Amino acid sequence: MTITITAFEKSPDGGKGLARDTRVRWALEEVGQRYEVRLVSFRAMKEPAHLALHPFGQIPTYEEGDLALFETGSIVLHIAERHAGLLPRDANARTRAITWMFAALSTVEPPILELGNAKLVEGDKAWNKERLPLVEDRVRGRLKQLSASLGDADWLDGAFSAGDLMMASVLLRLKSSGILDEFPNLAAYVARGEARPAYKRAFDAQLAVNTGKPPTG
Ligand SMILES: N[C@@H](CCC(=O)N[C@@H](CS)C(=O)NCC(=O)O)C(=O)O
Repeated sequence: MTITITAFEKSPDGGKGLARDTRVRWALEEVGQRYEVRLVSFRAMKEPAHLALHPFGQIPTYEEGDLALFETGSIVLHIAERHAGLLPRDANARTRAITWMFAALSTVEPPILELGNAKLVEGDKAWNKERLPLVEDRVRGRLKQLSASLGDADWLDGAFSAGDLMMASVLLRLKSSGILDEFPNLAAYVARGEARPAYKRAFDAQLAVNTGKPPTG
């Protein structure tokens, strides 16, 4: 059955892989599933046809037969449950990997998004100079805890899983801030994710959309 996802026609990051279709592409590449991409403009995302797929008018969406999904957590979990490669077979290990997906999305991602807003959306506000260090420290607080939990392991719980895919995707947003480098084990963790052939294929595919050049790999 054909899988179709949506992605930005022109991503605000110019193809740095930070738009969330990249994590869905990555999951599909990890499990070896082909997919098609429907590109949408910012205007089209707020029109009825797209809102019927995504109530919040965002990307990515995922369509497969009569199944339509939104929210990357749900999409990646669906992919991981249907295809081997992203979740352990052992029931407890599987649940722990899913727990890391939730942790990435509901505990680690919010302060990182807040930092993005503080810099990009609120950068010109008079109070921003006072607020920004507080927001940065909230990110540091989470990273400190995550760093302690990862320790010197390669992945969060044994073998690479959908939990790592989601966590690395979330942390990637911090690369340009310099904060990630304050935690060398987390910087190395993200680099391990980026070095995976499936990630590279996903990254190249989204970059090609934004540069208009076909992927090289
Ligand atoms: N929680 C959602 C967030 C989706 C989201 O924020 N998508 C962004 C692109 S990465 C978007 O569509 N932004 C445009 C907008 O909100 O209008 C998910 O994980 O799928």
